[in-house]
Amino acid sequence: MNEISPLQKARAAYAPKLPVALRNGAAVKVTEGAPTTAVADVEKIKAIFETTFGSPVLTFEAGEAKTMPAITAGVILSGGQAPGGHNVIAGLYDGLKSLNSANRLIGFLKGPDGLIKNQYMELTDEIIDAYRNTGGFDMIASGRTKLETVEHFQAAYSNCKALGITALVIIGGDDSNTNACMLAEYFKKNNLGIQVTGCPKTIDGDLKNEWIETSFGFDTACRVYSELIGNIERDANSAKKYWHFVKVMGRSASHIALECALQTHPNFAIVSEEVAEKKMTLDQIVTDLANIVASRAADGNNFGVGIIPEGLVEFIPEIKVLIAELNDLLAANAAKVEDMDKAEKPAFAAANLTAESAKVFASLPQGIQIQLCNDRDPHGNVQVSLIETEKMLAEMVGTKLKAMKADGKYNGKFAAQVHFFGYEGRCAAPSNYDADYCYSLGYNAAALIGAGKTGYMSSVRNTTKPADQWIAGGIPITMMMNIERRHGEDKPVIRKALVELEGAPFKFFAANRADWAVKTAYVYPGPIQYFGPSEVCDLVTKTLELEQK
Ligand code: FBP
Repeated sequence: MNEISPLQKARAAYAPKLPVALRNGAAVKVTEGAPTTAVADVEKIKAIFETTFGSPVLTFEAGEAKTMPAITAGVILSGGQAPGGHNVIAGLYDGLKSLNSANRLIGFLKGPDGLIKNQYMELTDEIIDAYRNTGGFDMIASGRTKLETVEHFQAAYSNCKALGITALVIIGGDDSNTNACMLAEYFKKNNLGIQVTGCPKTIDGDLKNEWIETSFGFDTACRVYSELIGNIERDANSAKKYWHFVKVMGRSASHIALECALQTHPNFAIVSEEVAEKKMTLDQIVTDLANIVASRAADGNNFGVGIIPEGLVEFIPEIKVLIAELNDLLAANAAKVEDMDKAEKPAFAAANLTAESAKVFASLPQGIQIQLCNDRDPHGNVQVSLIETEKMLAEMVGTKLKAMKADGKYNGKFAAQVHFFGYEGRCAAPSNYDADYCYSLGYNAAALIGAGKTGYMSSVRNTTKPADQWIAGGIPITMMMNIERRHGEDKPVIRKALVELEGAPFKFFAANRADWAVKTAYVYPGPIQYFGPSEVCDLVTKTLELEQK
């Protein structure tokens, strides 16, 4: 066993909070609501999910502790790491043991791949205890393989059958939970006797809706980034000579950027959804930022901090078109492009794009041109985490300021530092919020299994209130679905939650950003606190606080 840190040692003893419904064990009393429907494309979703569609929302109350026949369950971590994953597994384990101490839990290794390839390990008291309240997914590791073909489902079935598994828990984001639902439907329709339950995970915060108030990991990751941003703000305010451009993760939605802005009050923060809504050009974005730099310079403040969401480039309409053209161009000339040197690709692209996109492409710094021509991910998407948007904007703002200086519209100094915070937060030790929420989600998944349910997502709500008031239950995954066009095909998917411009978190930001731009109104959140007064240890995100008000 590796040496563990003093914090890890002390934190192992933390007893996560549970909703009242689960405090007597996972054998709960179930109340069923009315039959449900889907968020859109109801008839199509109904036709695809013949046997699981329409299930009722479930609410749990504490039940009588009772022993059920022993079972073996399996668990998978799917997709990007998010703080608290180990607590979901610990909660699931404890919940299963509360149903029958002979229940067993098998962890499939490296995500869905483990299930398909039959790579697994049995989780024991010793293993679970070593990972309680720790960050990371290293107990069983994660992977991004998608469970979506009938061959995958068949392999999943035969491997589960061989291990005696009758219940599977898939811990993942919107895509993984969509696939959990497909698997649930396959097992139920074919009468294969395996229940499937999903748990909402992703630091990106974009798996949420009326019934799932947040995805786990968002709280901790945002606290880690906000601590770092606060430290940078204090440095900027001390040295008074740099502008810091900080990019934060979030593959698509800007929830992380917005939450960090609400926690730290930077001089600017870009929200991709607003950029798309207002159809802003790259030049407009750059001009807005340069104007903020200039107005601070006019007050003698040649420093500042700004937050940029990782997914921004795909929300700027002209760049979205450019990327789509590049995707087609690179795919159609794959062999030719593969033989080219990295630096040769932009010239090839520029010569073959439409005039409009060629103009946009030419306006980008050379480094970004090269990055946009780089390899796509297995689904043909640009790997946004590899595009240095923060560098691009810093460079372009610098160029704009030079022009403004020449016109007499700016008279300051501009020196930029760039940062990217993503991996720093994904495996952090979970905050109390995530430690509690995750443990509850896992324990609640055991309750869903005990209640004989399939195709449900574990749901714990009302989490801005004390745990006594948390509501535990299950939400049919089909209820969150609609049909979307993916890779040229219509597919059922859980609707992704982007930042709502009419939502309270964005409105609060929009009402304050002009002030934060010119004033130095920084807030320094400091590191996550695990021990001490409740008002510093048991915080909830500003997003959740504002949404629930
Ligand atoms: P999930 O949606 O799977 O939770 O992952 C989110 C994320 O952390 C994004 O913020 C980021 O763009 C992506 O994963 C990076 O993942 P990878 O390192 O696999 O490219």
